Amino acid sequence: MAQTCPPGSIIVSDWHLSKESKEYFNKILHKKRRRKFGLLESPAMPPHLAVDTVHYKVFICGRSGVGKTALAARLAGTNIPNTHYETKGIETTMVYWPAKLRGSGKVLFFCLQLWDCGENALRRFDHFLPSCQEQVDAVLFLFSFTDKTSFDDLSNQIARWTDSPVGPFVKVVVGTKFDLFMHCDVTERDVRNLEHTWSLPVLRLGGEVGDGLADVAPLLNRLAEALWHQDCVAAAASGLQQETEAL
Ligand SMILES: Nc1nc2c(ncn2[C@@H]2O[C@H](COP(=O)(O)OP(=O)(O)OP(=O)(O)O)[C@@H](O)[C@H]2O)c(=O)[nH]1
Ligand SMILES: [Mg+2]
Repeated sequence: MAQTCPPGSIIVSDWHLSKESKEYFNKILHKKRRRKFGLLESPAMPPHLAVDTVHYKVFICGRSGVGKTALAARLAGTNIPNTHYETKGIETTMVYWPAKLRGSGKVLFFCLQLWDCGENALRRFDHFLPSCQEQVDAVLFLFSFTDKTSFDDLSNQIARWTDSPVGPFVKVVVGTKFDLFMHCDVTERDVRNLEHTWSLPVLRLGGEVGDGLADVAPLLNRLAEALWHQDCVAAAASGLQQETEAL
């Protein structure tokens, strides 16, 4: 329910292309590449352009080899590993993304802490999943266009998360390796059926990392929008509850 806002209705989806956005995006770039942010670092804006930052925890979910680590690298604008090295534990990556709210015209920095846990490590160590689930704001469910089993497993993964005792969270499905269309194992009809069954958008990614903005903007804007919408719904619900209690 919280994620059913139409794309572009809350956040200006092509704002990163505008001249006005340059000052903000320059803070996440260095020599035309994305800047890497450590846990305690953040983009520094001049005082006249002070921007609020909103923080979210995002878990990347999917079978081994589907491209979770590659997706985290892509979203942060760093190099994608060419070969598959199984992630042995939990790795976190900070991604900052400025976005403009359509209604108020206000600019916010979305700080997304991406949690990437190797699928085999997740099975092996029972305590990993609870820490990944704790206070999670969004889950990216990944499948690979070249691996039908990863697609077939998605419904189980989504159901498992939906049934687990986690608060409301944004769900986005991401199809990786879309560039390897010659080896594509998942049809457009499969994708449409999934979107229809779960009422969830499926985003497609793949190929080389470009200038770091154009290829990730659709996913980051969509995610930021759904997270912001989820917060607004929660704030409205708690306001309503307080009003009811005061009566
Ligand atoms: N061509 C192409 N290769 C990709 C893409 N995404 C991931 N890969 C490759 O797929 C392989 C596996 O990706 P990883 O990101 O390491 O997989 P993972 O999901 O993190 O796997 P585990 O850590 O074992 O759970 C790597 O060799 C990546 O280079 C993509 O979009 N296109
Ligand atoms: Mg990995």
